[in-house]
Amino acid sequence: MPLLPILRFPDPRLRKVATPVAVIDQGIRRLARDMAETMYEAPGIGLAATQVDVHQRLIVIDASEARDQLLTLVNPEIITREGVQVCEEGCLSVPGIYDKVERAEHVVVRYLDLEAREQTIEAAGLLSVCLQHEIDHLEGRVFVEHLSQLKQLRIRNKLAKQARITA
Ligand code: K2U
Ligand code: ZN
Repeated sequence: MPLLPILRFPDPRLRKVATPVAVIDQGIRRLARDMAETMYEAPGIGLAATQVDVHQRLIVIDASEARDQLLTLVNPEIITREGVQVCEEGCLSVPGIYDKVERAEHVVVRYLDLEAREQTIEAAGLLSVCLQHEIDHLEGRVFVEHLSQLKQLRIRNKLAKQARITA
């Protein structure tokens, strides 16, 4: 199964809003499998289809210590948000950049699994952050957009300088 190329901020394709998955077919199942392999290889604890330039509402997550509890969520939607937490975040689309982001402490997410069964998951802590981070991607939002304009400008300049050096 191929590892999928991950879009890098500020690629404008990361700002596209993903469309709902209409039919959960073999193509979606294959994409989910390839996304999971890409996520484990990166390594990361989550990956949204937007990041691999597929603009459908599909995310994969594995926030377990043993890296053996893969979650695949089709058409995920946050139905409950409670509390506040601040967590240091990174992103596979913004390599080398980490900063604190304020998010809900506890979320309930409704989604379809790969057998098209409706599921709900309650989460707090890191899993809650990851769910919010990945669903942000499906809305065309990258975590740096939660930071100040000055920090975003500095990040863009740093990434542009890195791109010139590695070109
Ligand atoms: O969407 C992504 O780029 C995957 C992120 C998800 C994530 C970011 C911040 C906090 C939780 C999840 C990557 O997994 S970033 C790498 C990473 C790895 C372990 C813990 C936190 C971040
Ligand atoms: Zn990300």
